[in-house]
Amino acid sequence: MTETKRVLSGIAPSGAPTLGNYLGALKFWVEDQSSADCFYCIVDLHAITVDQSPSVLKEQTLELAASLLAIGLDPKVSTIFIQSQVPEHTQLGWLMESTATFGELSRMTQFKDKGKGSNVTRASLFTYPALMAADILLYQTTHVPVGDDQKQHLELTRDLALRFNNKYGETFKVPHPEIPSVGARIMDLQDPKRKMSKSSETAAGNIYLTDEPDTIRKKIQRAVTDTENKVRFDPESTQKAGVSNLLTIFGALTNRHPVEIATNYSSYGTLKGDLIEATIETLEPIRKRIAELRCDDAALIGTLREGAHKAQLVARDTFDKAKEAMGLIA
Ligand code: ATP
Ligand code: LTN
Repeated sequence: MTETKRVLSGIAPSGAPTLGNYLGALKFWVEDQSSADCFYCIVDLHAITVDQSPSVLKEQTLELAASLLAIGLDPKVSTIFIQSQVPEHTQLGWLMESTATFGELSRMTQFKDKGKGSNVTRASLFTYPALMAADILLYQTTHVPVGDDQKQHLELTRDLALRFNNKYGETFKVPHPEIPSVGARIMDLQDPKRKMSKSSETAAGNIYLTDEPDTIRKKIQRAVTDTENKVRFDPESTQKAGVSNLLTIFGALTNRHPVEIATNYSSYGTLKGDLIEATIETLEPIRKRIAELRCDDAALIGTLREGAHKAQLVARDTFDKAKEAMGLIA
């Protein structure tokens, strides 16, 4: 028997969404809408694991909400909501922290990278994978569309779900990651050893969904390549990291394999020119739609509240089940 596909994924309002977010995850969120029951969450509680100015956080949350609608997520089809408006996330988060071990959380590479051993690192940056597990497990999720950097967190989520089910009785579905074969890890245009990331300070290495065509043109023209001037897809080689990243972006935008694209080009100039056109073609309608949606923030907030109500109906059910299973009196 095939089980109903239930999708949940999340994105943090930690900056303006990038082409990396779009090609690694958001594009698949839109695709999944037609075949699954989808829950998409703006994970504001994850954003505050590092310092955020309150007014900037609010602005980024609204901009992200507009971006999610602008790429084609339909609130009549999918449940789109803000994590902090559904308190069961933090409540189940605590039960998950009481299921995960210190050793497991210490092994999470994202914590090691972002925390860098600093003693002002927030405790929530350490425990956040337990909250992420709660985000997913609350909805009896079967599939989680994410970029490659979330693989380890998904493995932890699966381990925690299995451990909980074995110890306390069948409570959670065990979810599967959905990681794209092309575009799962888009790199920074200026430093192709680093992943493109919306919280990065160097805007020149990121393409944002709201970049104007001229900005996109400049950023791609200035993207780091190498002096060999041979269009070859070899992401493992340090020398070819820049051009391989451009081929990956092109492949993910046009649903082709980067190796196949490489065979059509003999110079970086023509490759960059065509990539600029393909990027603008995808992003320009999105940019315009974001600007339109931002003319009515009250409507956006209303849509998200409705989403939170719908989400809570499902989340409450799972949370009560988990509480009961652990021996907490409901
Ligand atoms: P931050 O800089 O705050 O860590 P981020 O840009 O890494 O943000 P997230 O909100 O953490 O983005 O992730 C949202 C989704 O986008 C996740 O599924 C993540 O795997 C995916 N993603 C993020 N960056 C990339 C990238 N460079 N390439 C492909 N997918 C990405
Ligand atoms: N941890 C993810 C964002 C995130 C998420 C989730 C993704 C939070 N909760 C649930 C998928 C499912 C990140 O930092 N990229």
